[in-house]
Amino acid sequence: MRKPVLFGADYSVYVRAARLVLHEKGIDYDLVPVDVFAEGGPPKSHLARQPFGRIPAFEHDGFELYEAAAITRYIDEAFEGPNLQPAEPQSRARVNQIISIADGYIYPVLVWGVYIEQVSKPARGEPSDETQLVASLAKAPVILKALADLMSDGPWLGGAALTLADLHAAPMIDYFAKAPEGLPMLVRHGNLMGWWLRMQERASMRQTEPVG
Ligand SMILES: N[C@@H](CCC(=O)N[C@@H](CS)C(=O)NCC(=O)O)C(=O)O
Repeated sequence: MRKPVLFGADYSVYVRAARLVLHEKGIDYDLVPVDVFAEGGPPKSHLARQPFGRIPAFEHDGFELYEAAAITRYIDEAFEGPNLQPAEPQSRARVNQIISIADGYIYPVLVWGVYIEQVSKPARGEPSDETQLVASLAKAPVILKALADLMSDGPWLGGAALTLADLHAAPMIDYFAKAPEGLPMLVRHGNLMGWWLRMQERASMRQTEPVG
């Protein structure tokens, strides 16, 4: 079997989620860099793999796949290593619910609305959209409370074991926690903050830390 290949960049939260799964399962893989923000748009070779011009894309033994949640579930199911999805239907539904919350709310609000506006744009010398930032900061407590309520006693977001829910949410929370208002909001939820400290201790998180 050939090594699986992930196409993308280390700064991407979705690429990192897929990498976290590969690292947690102990799978050797290649990360092939793709610049989706290149002048003139994503390379044609990438659009052939991912028609929406997003990252990641994935290839394994000639099988091509895009969309991070499909990729992470495939990796979990097709490879040896610890199972990252519970078998029991209700626990599995919770994991899928949290992945959906990550896509639908954490990514647009906590990453784009807070981190990009408050940290990334100023670092690039670009003006922040204050209206967007204020609106996102107002929405953030609802998202964090929902996560805290769902994880309950944890210690992981989906319950007793580390799952895909943790690996999807962690790269996004990593950016949010770097925003001045991010960490103080997380600290208000003891269980979520405990989870975040546990996540940061994992080797997979250190091994996939964005370099650029
Ligand atoms: N639904 C896609 C989302 C992937 C996504 O939005 N990736 C971002 C990087 S984190 C991207 O490629 N952005 C490029 C763009 O928006 O043009 C997935 O799950 O793979």
